[in-house]
Amino acid sequence: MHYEKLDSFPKDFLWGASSAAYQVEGAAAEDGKGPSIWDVYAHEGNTINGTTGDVAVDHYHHLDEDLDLMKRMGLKAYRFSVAWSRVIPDGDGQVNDAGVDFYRRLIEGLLARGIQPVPTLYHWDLPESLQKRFGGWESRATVAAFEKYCGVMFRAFGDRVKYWITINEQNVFTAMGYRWQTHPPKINDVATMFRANHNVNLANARAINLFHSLDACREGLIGPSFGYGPVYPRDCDPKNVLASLNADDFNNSWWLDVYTRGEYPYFTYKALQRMGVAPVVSASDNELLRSAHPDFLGVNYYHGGTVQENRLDRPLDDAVNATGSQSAAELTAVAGGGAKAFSAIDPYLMQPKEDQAQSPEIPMFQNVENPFVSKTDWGWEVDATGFRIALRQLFERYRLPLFVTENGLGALDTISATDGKIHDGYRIDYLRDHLVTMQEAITDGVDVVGYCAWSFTDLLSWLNGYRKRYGFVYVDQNDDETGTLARTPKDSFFWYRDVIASNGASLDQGERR
Ligand code: BGP
Repeated sequence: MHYEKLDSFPKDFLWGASSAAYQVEGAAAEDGKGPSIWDVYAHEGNTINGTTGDVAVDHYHHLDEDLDLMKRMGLKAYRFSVAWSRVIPDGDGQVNDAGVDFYRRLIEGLLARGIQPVPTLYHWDLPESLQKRFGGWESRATVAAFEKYCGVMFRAFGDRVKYWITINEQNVFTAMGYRWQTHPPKINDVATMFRANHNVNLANARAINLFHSLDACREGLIGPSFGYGPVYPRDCDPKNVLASLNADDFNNSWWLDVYTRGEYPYFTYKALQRMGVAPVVSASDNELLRSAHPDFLGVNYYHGGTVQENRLDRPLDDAVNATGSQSAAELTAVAGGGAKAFSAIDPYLMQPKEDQAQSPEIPMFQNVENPFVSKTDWGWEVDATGFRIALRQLFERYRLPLFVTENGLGALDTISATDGKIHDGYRIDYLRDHLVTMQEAITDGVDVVGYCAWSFTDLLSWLNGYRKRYGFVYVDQNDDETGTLARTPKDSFFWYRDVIASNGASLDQGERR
């Protein structure tokens, strides 16, 4: 559809920005906080230049300053995550009142400034104690612990917080943690990955059911945030089209069908059974998964992917679409992990390892370059039309309201020597293009309730340190962790402020590229 004029954004549209606890808070061992698996993983030298979340951008101690900046920008929503080990230091024991109090100050500070708090309950920083004692998500003890922790948060804030996110990008942290060894617990075992993933599904379902059973949360809404990317076939060769169905099932429906219908996609589950790696789903698991209904879907969109049929005669390196440009590979080199440019939505679970290359069943597709899209400095595809496609596909399939909880551009921002400002016009272009395609999707009929750009301030990138910046607000922090932590709004800050103030009407000005 092409429109002469796009529909306006809904009246109460939630214009927002995002962050995650590990990436911004710092104060990693303060006020009773216990260590998370990311604290331990970073200290074991697994991140670029040894960066850790010990200080991050020190949001913990800059709370009021950051809240005032949000107000100045006119944000309607702020998505942040709660560090589980700040609230329950060992994951399942005593509640740490000082930890709960930090989130109280954050939530009340937001509400006092007219900003809706949008907490994410799990953004990857599992309490280390649960990993040590139970093997983390490999165990159902962690499922029970998650439900308990969610209950603490729901009871404390359910009356004040409307939108809750259960789990962030389950597809990413399970693949990176149990397949690609680039996140804790740094395991490479596909069967374990699917088992751990199944437990996360159960945890998500139990949290949603608990939420819906509590009086305090009567007015609230809850759902997971998924890292979604549409899958394109390389061309109209039916074999490649079939490969794109496989990839879409493996990379998207594998999670989304469970969230929304309570069951794994049929063909993919059968394929995994044949390989002997399918998770065991008991009758009571089935019942639980079917009983939980999210109220909306959180969508994190960066890019999709393009695939062709799995051709075993093709050299593997040639088939893997992960590295991007040379400079990107250098920038993203992971300590001890080679120079693969891991991307959020590119975990592609079933890319073959060398030992499996000859298996006729793994993978059921191969990733290839898409010649029609450009790339960021880190080799991530830039595909604004894919955003409209993503929103359309998700709404068509699942008919749930969508809340965009991440979308943004990672770039090497610099402070201008002439005026001391940060002229990030490239970020403005990126965001404008994506907001316009989102508005097109809304005009198509998709129910989008809000959009939180990634990210509000600059922050610590899990694998890329501080050079890869996403924020509207520049933070003087670097990989040596010696920055002053001073905050400076970038050009994009003022641009987004005007978008919010006009409820998107200002997007009409300025050409879409
Ligand atoms: C998403 C994560 C965010 C953030 C973002 C950008 O997958 O949910 O936490 O990190 O990707 O990723 P990166 O920092 O690797 O560029």
